[in-house]
Amino acid sequence: MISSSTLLALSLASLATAHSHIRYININGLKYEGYDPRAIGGPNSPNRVVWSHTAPDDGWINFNHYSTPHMACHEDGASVPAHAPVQAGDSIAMHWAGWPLNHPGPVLSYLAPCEGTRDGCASVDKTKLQWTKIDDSAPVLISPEGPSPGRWATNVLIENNSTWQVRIPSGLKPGPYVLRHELISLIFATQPELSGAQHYPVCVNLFVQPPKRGTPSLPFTLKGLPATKLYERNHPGLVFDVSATPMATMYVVPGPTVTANAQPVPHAGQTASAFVADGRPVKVQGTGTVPFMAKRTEGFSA
Ligand SMILES: *[C@@H]1O[C@H](CO)[C@@H](O)[C@H](O)[C@H]1NC(C)=O
Ligand SMILES: CC(=O)N[C@H]1CO[C@H](CO)[C@@H](O)[C@@H]1O
Repeated sequence: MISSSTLLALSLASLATAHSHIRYININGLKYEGYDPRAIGGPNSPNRVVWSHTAPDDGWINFNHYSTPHMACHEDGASVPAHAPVQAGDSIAMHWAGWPLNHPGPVLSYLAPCEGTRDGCASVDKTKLQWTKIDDSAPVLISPEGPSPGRWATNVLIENNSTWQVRIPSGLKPGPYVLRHELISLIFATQPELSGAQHYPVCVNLFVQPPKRGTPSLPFTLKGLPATKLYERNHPGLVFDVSATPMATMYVVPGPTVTANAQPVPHAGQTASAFVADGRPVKVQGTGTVPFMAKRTEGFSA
């Protein structure tokens, strides 16, 4: 006989595995710490470049949040002082703490410049950020056959050690930016009483430097939208029935289209990349940067 406390523990355990967060990001082999809302492995690093949020159990936000400030960087998303230095044209491996096969959907990435501050994205007003889509993981529904149901962009992520490579466009103007990376799970997309489409956005502070010498830089224009204008509740890509058989092979990605010359990494170029060392985050001062040194007394938030 299973006691009710065992059942509760089991259901909490399954909840925990059904959701995720960014464990770390990896830029050319250098690791920058992520943010775990439950701080399971201990306090979150004061050096982290990933914004905090308050979604319990690594959870989602849904259509109830589409017109709220939570859409920018998850529930109560709050910035951090550190930024990861990256060169335009580099790709950033976003390393999730696992992803369940039965949570299929798109992997989306957006960039917003941090303007009008002296500390880059540290004190930026998230409601003023204007997001440009740089990757929509197309083709999102790869094949109607597959394990999850169907084969989706999230299957590619899972097969690559729960990693998605996001390219910073080679023509992006140097400066501070927030990267908004988002998984959408369609598991209950047609059941609004359960959750509807589940959104898992996460924000990362970047300081973009000019591309490496010799990297061709393609003209790139930011075409931003506020986070509250990204999604509409009845978009076909947000009410898609993943359990319909046979599954329609058409999947229309929600949100704005990917901007010209964004250079997303195609599925065939996705890889799991191991890190070799800890990266050194920077702090933005005016138009330049200085090394970020976390004080032991600051930033230790769960
Ligand atoms: C895969 O992920 C684990 C856990 O996050 C990590 O320790 C390992 O280095 C990763 N391997 C590769 C090849 O990225
Ligand atoms: C290193 C690794 O796991 N690579 C895989 C990434 O995903 C693609 C697409 O599913 C696979 O072909 C790779 O083997």
